Amino acid sequence: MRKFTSDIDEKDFGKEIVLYGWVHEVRDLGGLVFVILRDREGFAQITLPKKAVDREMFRRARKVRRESVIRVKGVVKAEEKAPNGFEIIPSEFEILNEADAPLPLEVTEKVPAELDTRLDNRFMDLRKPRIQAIFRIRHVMLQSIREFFDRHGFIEVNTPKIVSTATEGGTELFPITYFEREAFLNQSPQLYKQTLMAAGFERVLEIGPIFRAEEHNTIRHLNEAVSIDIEVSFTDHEGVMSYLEELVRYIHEKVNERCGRYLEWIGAKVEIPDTPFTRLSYDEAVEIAKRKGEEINWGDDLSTSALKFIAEEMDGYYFIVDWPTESKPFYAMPHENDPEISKTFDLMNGWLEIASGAQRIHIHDLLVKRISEQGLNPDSFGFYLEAFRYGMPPHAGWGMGLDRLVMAALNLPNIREAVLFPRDRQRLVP
Ligand code: AMO
Repeated sequence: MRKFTSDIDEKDFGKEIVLYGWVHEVRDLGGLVFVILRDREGFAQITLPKKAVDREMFRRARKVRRESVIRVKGVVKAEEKAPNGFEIIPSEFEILNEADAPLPLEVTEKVPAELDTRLDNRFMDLRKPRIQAIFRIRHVMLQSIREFFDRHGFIEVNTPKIVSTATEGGTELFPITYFEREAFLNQSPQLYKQTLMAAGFERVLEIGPIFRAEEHNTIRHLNEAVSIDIEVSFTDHEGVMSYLEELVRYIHEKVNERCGRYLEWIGAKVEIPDTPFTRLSYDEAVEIAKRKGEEINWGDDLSTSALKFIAEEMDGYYFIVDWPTESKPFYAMPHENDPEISKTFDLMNGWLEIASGAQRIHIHDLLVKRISEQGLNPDSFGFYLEAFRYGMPPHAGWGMGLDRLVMAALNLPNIREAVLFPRDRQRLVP
């Protein structure tokens, strides 16, 4: 296997190796040229003393344009002043593909660029180690999510993203043309993951895209996001909240264990949150917001300004529980002794909502009643409702926005930083 720059250590000193990468910088000192080769894992200094290397090669290296793709073969030498403490004196310096000039975006970050310019030229932006690190960490997060649920006996599933009905009851749907009919891009795997409880799967995990036609342009909303969804039979909201808090802690632990160098590139520190997370009731949350001057009535959703007030008193991750039944989707189970309140929760990080979930209604007739009460037509939920008639176990679940989790864990200023090619109201390309 080929070596990355990060694979090279003292054992390689004096040996000949081959590196592939991009020309990050060329420093021409006349009789001496330094080419800084960058690959996925870091940098290597290629040193070409005019007198010691082939003349043709010296000329080629000195003239090579930044961001060209190169292959270098040479002997590794200890050099304290070079990145990682080594340099390479090349015997071969091959330009595999010369880059055009000028560059649409600086990879060296000597010139700061606006987020929009960066996203327009995302392939260049992603070459920056600091930016690439986000996606290396996101990869480890996904890996640890799968690990965690595999250990707990979950089955990973894939449900359709082209659907015929709204899931969450809202209007934020993207319609598409499906042959002669209208269809939609799915907002959530909600109806399918619940249907799989009727199918006897008991514990399912899905990692997939969700599509929301949100009009607003904020630092936390995307029109295509990735959702981590679980559904579990024979448990309640508390049961799935404990999966959620243990998962969040596990992810933070694994990122710390496996991503040391990427965290360094970003200059981020990931603190492992203590579990269990604080449970703040919706009532208490409203009280805090009111006390701080927010105009809010019981039953209202918590606005961003209310959440910012609440976050002043709540550190890191915490749950807001027991939401008004009316403020949550039709499938949320009301408390038996107080049906105005539901067995629901949101996982928060500061003012940012990371996940939401509930114990679900598993009783067919109550579900039909709640669908109607929310102004929806039970007839459009045919396949879903059928599953509740012939042996649906009690169950609960949640959905967590992966992009939001990455944003929170790494303290990123905008959700778009956590996504390779974000989709928002303005952006459909690249
Ligand atoms: P909800 O609508 O709260 O719940 O979505 C769950 C989580 O998905 C993320 N999310 C988003 N992230 C970025 N941009 C968006 N536009 C966006 N919309 C949602 C958030 C949010 O907390 N079916 C329920 C979940 C369940 O009960 O199992 C649902 O979809 O992090």
